[in-house]
Amino acid sequence: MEKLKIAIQKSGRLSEKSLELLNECGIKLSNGDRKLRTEAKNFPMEILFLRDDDIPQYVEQGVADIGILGENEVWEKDKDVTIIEKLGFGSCRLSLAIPKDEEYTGLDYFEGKRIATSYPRILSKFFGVKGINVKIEEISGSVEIATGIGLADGIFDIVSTGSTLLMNGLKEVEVLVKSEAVLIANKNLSREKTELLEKLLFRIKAYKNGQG
Ligand code: PRT
Ligand code: ZN
Repeated sequence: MEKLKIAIQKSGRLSEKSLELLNECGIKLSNGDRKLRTEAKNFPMEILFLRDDDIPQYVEQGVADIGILGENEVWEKDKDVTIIEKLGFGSCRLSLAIPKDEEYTGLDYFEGKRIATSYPRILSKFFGVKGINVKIEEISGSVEIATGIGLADGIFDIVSTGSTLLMNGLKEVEVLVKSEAVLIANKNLSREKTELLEKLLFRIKAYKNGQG
């Protein structure tokens, strides 16, 4: 019998909730401690623990059949996968922020400015459509310190409570998109795997409805 291979984040903000979701769907894992892969005891499923950045590519290639990750990563990686379902956790927004003492005059403010981000593709698409020229500085972490250390004039990053921005002397001036955790799937699943996915999806929806 075929097994549905699901990729979830190994360690990070979505890890616990992803495991919790599987648990709420009645899927028990073979052992509690986190290896790189494990199997479900009572469902034909194999769980792969990966970095979220790698999940879109693995799902596109079929290394994993499905995956759970932030919608923001799906957009940024722009791989050929299907977004199946929003999962109702990991909510955040992708916003532009500038030093708090700067006067913000609207999007034109950013013309000719340097913006630090881990989401260069989403950002360049956005400003491309607006016809505004910006210089994007791609960095992989600690984006919020970029203005303080003179790397950039503004940042584009994930915000949830906003306290990290505040701590770094920044203010949020534009919300570009909202994001949450989603279930994605490979586009060429076998019939057997598609049936397993439907079974899982049925349980996910039941769980979400139960939560209200
Ligand atoms: O190691 P790996 O590559 O797998 O993990 P990662 O470090 O790339 O991602 P991780 O675990 O930080 O986040 C995983 C996903 O969680 C993101 O892709 C988002 O979809 C989602 N998410 C939800 C968030 C946040 N909320 C969030 N607040 N991701 C990051 N943050 C950051 C934010 O940028 C800020 O620096 O958390 C900090 C605190 O946010 P505030 O606004 O509450 O202060
Ligand atoms: Zn990541």
